[in-house]
Amino acid sequence: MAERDLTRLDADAGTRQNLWTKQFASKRRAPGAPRRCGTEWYTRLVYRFGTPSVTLDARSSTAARACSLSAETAPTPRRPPPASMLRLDRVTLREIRLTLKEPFRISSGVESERRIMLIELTDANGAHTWAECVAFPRPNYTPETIDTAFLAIREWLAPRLFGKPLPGAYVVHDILARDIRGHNMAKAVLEMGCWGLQAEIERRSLSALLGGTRTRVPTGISLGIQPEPRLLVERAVAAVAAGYRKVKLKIQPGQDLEYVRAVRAALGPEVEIMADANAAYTIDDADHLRRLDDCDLLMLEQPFGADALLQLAELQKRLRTPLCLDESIIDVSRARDMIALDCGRIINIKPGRVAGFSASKAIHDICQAANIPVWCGGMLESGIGRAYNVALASLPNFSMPGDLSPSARYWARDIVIPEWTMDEDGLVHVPHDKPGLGVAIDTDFIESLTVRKEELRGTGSAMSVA
Ligand code: OSB
Ligand code: MG
Repeated sequence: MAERDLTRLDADAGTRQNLWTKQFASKRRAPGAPRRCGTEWYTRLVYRFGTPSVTLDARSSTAARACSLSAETAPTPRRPPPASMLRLDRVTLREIRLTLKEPFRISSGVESERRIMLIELTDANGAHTWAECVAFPRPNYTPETIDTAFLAIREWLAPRLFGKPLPGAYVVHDILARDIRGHNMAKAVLEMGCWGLQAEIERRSLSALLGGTRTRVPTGISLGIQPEPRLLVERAVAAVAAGYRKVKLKIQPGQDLEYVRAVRAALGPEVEIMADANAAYTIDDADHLRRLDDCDLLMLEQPFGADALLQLAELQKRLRTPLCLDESIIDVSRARDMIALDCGRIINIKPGRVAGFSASKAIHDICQAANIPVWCGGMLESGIGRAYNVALASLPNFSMPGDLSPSARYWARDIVIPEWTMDEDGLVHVPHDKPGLGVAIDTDFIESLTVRKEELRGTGSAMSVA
């Protein structure tokens, strides 16, 4: 299917965010020069985080800094920022448990029952939405866990947002980033929830609010490590028959070449296949990994640890297969490093891993300028997390199929209505004609799955409800 068929240019809403970032890009601040605010539409925002007061400048946002890398942008007409104001009044955190239809094994562990944190955000005017934190129960993918996310949101992050008039979700990233290191997944659920809330308030789709241009996004499947190649081949064949556009195979030392070769042999040369090691190898395995070149993989994802950028660069020199980085890319700065070092040629963007949508969009933009394709990764999300990922994947440089499997692939019953589906061409439809997340939330079902619930309010004190 022609790429053109998948895209829709939304001349008004869809490009607004891009116009901002282009505006930023054309007004670069010299290193060390004070931040100025000059454009007529720009509002200087002062927030007090106790004493002393801290000035947050929208131009200092991650998106702005990232885009200053790529200054070859055309002058664009100036537009006012959206008039909407967010004022967060209440955040309800909860944990639900959802059993996966089949355990999902990666090199560092297995998930069988997904412990998922969901949050509800309520605005002072009563607007309301849901968001999902993607942290796992154990720190095997990144250092965060669902329990560290509860702590970080309750103690440090949510209190920063309560009761403050925010001109839009785009300011939240920097508010949460200031002097709080890490905890990206905890930051992301709040930040993305604010984008969801803004979309709700403006009665626009989340995709339109982000600047999405696609009405349908191509989908790939991620297949967990299987006890033997035959079982992996069975799943890969079924996935292609179902319409998936890309097949990702989890690998680890001892369960790699043989598995990937078997799948390539079964699927033939045309199907896009990739492998993901989730950081299971070291540079000592370089000669072994080179043998994957014969399998004609679309990419090899995260063979080494998140911080091993120089070793990844060394491997990329020796490999024809492009490397894709997942765990390594925790912010815009790492994406820049990847490009500069040529230690990866594709990025898997997971908004939870990079602290939310502002950073995701900024990474998307610098990759677009550098001709680096991106695609949207998955974290075995429920239908709520999926709504956010589908909206993000509708941005133009998400040019490769994302890990956006439909609900029925993971769950006997999802927590959204309608459930997420994929058509026979492997496309997920972006609900761009519906406001907010584009799906209804099955609150009764969520209530029945809830094992823990906490309500946070502006007073700063957490109230434990269940
Ligand atoms: O590396 O993308 C990964 C699942 C758990 C931990 C890490 C990863 C994954 C996936 C899941 O690949 C993809 C999906 O959500 O379908
Ligand atoms: Mg990965």
